[in-house]
Amino acid sequence: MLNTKYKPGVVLTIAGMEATGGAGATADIKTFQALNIGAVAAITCIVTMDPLDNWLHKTTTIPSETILAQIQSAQACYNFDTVKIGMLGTPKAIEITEFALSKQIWKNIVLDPVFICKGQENSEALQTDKILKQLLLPIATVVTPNIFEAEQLSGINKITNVEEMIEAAKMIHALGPKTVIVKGGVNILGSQAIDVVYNGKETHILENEKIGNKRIHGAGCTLAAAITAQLGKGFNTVEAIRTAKEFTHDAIKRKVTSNAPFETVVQRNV
Ligand code: PXL
Repeated sequence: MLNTKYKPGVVLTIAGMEATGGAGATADIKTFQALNIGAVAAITCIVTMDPLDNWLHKTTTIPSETILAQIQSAQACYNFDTVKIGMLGTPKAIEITEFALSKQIWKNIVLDPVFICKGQENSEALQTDKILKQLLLPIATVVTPNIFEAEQLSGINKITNVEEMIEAAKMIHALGPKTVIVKGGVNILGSQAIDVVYNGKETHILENEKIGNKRIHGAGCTLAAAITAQLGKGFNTVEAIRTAKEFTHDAIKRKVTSNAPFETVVQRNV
């Protein structure tokens, strides 16, 4: 049956294409589809893995004019008010994304601060981190760092518990984004997967039973995409984050194995 509960909407994701299909733009599109919202993807880079070399990641960049042309094509086609930003790969890709986004007003900009991908040069990763912090963090309405990313963005050396997650969320919030969600995942000890949400006024602690102790491929992308979908449908930020956490918990529960040495989320249609 047609779902007539929500206004039909279309959201945009600006993300990398990950060749095993579990993360990046593919995870975003699956999530948008599962949550009943239309979607367009602008591809910023292509991440491949080498099964003969321990599944090492390799990133192939897309020329920045091609990234810009994709975003502009999508913007010409639809009147977006909601966008998700995933892996951009290079400082140039970040600059062109910020330029393209600045051409219109956005209600929701969800930033998944994926600045380091295995296989990237260290110096380039550092530069990417710096520019992302400078150009995209201040315009984000929601930013979704994991523990490692929260350490990079906040400058806190080691985040090991909820108090430190809250401190990091506050420090990242001071850099401009409206809402910060620091994801504890398997990086914080204990039986619960804990997320800290801070919006400048309230702090929310969200908890769910951990499913195993290994990172599941595509979980981070799925969470940020699910937040984007719910915001695109008009839910408020805390509601969107709560639903997204449940949706991702379910996708982790339904994880699949493959020939790769990691398990991958499976998004369920709602
Ligand atoms: O899960 C982070 C991520 C995001 N985007 C792309 C990726 C990955 C991890 O592999 O390849 C394109």
